[in-house]
Amino acid sequence: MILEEIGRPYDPAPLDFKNNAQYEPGYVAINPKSKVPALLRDDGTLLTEYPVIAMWLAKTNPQAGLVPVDLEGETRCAEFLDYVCGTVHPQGFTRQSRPNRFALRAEDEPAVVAQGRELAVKYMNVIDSGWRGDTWVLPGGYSIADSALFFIEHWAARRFNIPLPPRLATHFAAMLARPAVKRTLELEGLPT
Ligand SMILES: N[C@@H](CCC(=O)N[C@@H](CS)C(=O)NCC(=O)O)C(=O)O
Repeated sequence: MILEEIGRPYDPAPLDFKNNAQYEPGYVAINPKSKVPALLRDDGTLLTEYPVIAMWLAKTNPQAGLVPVDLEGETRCAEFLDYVCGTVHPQGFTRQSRPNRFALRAEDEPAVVAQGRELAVKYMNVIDSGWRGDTWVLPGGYSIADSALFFIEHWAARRFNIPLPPRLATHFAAMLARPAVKRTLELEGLPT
């Protein structure tokens, strides 16, 4: 989504999670973490971790204006990315998508899923009530914080059937209207 916003050519390399392709030797040789996203840069080096990839793309493409240039704006942007990627995603959503990572016994998995749902709702409400921006997450306008929030909203609304709190619902609709977001969803074979 960020690369689509920037408009730079790139080669997407989808991974088939249903068949655990992230653990295949070919991918592990590229990214030993067996995770996505991972960005193979033009110099052959790999970047992992969403906040880092997003910040690097934004800073190396300043013309796209995807990260605030003032210290306070950049700091708030980093704070938001960290909350989404360090708390909302792993604690709320990974509990729902991969409960076996949290439950010691198979019979405990439904409780883990329920807990993940509860946490996801709580975290999204924290974001909703602490909203600083207007349409976009940050007061300075559209940024990489918005693409991070979008993947959470997308899972909530379209995968786990969790209603979005009001500001997130408005944000999700605004994101869906962006041409770069539409192109990304099409590329992923998802409804736009
Ligand atoms: N901290 C990483 C987390 C990445 C992550 O957990 N990605 C998931 C997909 S949403 C993944 O690759 N899961 C595969 C697995 O855990 O086997 C980030 O923010 O980039």
